[in-house]
Amino acid sequence: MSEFFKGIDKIKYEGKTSTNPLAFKYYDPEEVICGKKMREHLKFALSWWHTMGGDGTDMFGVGTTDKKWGASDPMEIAKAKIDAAAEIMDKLSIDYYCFHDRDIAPEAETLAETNKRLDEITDYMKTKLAGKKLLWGTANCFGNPRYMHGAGTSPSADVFAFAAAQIKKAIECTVKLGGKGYVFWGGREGYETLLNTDMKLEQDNMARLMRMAVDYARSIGFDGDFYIEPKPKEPTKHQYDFDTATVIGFLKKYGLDKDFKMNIEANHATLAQHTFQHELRVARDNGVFGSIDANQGDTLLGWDTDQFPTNIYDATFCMYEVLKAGGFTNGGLNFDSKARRGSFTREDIFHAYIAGMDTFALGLRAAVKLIEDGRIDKFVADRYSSWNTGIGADVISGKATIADLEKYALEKGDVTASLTSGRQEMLESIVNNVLFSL
Ligand code: XLS
Ligand code: CA
Ligand code: CA
Repeated sequence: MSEFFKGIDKIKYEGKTSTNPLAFKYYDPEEVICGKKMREHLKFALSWWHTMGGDGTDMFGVGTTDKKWGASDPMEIAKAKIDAAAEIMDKLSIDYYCFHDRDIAPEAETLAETNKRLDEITDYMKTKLAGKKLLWGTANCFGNPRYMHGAGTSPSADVFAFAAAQIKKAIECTVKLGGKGYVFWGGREGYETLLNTDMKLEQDNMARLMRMAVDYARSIGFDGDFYIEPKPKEPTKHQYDFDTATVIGFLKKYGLDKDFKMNIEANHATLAQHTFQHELRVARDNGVFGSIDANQGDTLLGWDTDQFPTNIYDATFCMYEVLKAGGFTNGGLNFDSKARRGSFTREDIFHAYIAGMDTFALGLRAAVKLIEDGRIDKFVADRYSSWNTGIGADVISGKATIADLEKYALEKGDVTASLTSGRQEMLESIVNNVLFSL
C-alpha cells in the first residue's frame, strides 16, 4: 500500500518541553490517569467528512487541498480515503472514526446502486480498518437537492420515505462495522418561514421516523446508543433541535427519551449562545450525556467554523463534565473539525489533530487536578448547604408545605443575611492556579 504521508512517522509523546511540532506534548495514549489510559478516557475519533473529504471549498472559492488521495474514479477515491485514514489513525494513535453514509461511498443514480456501493465499501473498511472502531455512523440527509425542504420533516411523503430508506441502510452499515453509536443531526430539519410550514406535522413526522429507526436497529442487534446532535441554526434559520434542553423536551413529548442521548458539539453550543460546558451539564443532569463533537467556533463569527479545538479552558470544563458523568461509555470525542482553508498541506492534517488532541489531553489533566484539588466542588457544596438540614431538608424530602414555609418566613424576618458571596473572581483565579501549576 502506498504511503500518503511520507516523512511523517508515528507521532510520539515527547512531553511539554519538546519543541518538535510533530510530537504530542500532553497526550500520552498509554499513560494511566485515574485508573484508565488516556486513550480510553478521551476516545478520539477522526471525522471522515472533514479529514478525508473536506478540500477547503467555501462559497467564495474552490478547494485548496486535494482530497482525491491519488485516485480519479469515485469508488477508487472512496477506497483511497480508507487507506489514507488507516495511515492517519495509525500515526496519530486514533482508535475511532465517524462517518455519514455519503462520506464513505458516493451516491449513484439509484438507491439500489448506492446501497451496493455501500456494501462494497463497508466490506473494504472491515478489512482495512480492522483494529479501528466505529464511534458512530449517520446518514447525510441534507446534501442532495431532494432534501431541500428537509428529510424527516419534508412536506413530501415521498422524500420522507426516501430518507427512511437511507437511514435504514446507514444503520445496517453501522451495525456491520460494529459501531456503538448512531447520530441524528437535523440537517435541514427546520424551517425558513412559518408562512409555508406546518411545524406540528413536521415534528410529529420526525419523531415517527426516529421511532421506526430505533425499532429497526434494535431488531437487527444494534446495542449501541442513539444520539441527537443539537444545533440552533444553519443550514435552516430555525433548526428544530435548537439545544439540549429543547431536544429533551422533544424526546419526552414523543416518548423517545429512553432511546436517545446527546451528541454535544462545542461550536453548536456557542451558536445557541451557550457555553460548551452548559450543554454538557444539561445533558449530564438529565441523564442523556452521550458523545462529543470536539471543535470550536470563533467568538467574532456567528457561524459554524468547525475549528480544531485549542481553547484549554473549554477543554478543561468539558473534561470536568465528562469525568463527573463517569466518563464515556459508548461515546467519545469526535473531531468534527477542519484545518483552515489556508492550512492546505497534508502535514497540516497532523498539526491540526496534534493541536486538538493535546488540548484535550491538557483539559483531561487539568480537570483531574481541579477535582482532586477540591476547592471548586467544596465551594459549591457549601453554597447549597442550607438544603442539608432544617427547612431546606424538609423541602427536599417533601415534608414541608407552602403553609409551613409561610410560617417559617414570618418567624424568620429578613433572610438576606443568609446569603454568602458568589466569589466568582476567586473561583476563576483558583482555576487559573490549578491550570498553570500543571
Ligand atoms: C453539522 C454537523 C454534522 C453532524 C453529523 O453541522 O456537525 O456534521 O455532526 O451529521
Ligand atoms: Ca457535528
Ligand atoms: Ca459544526
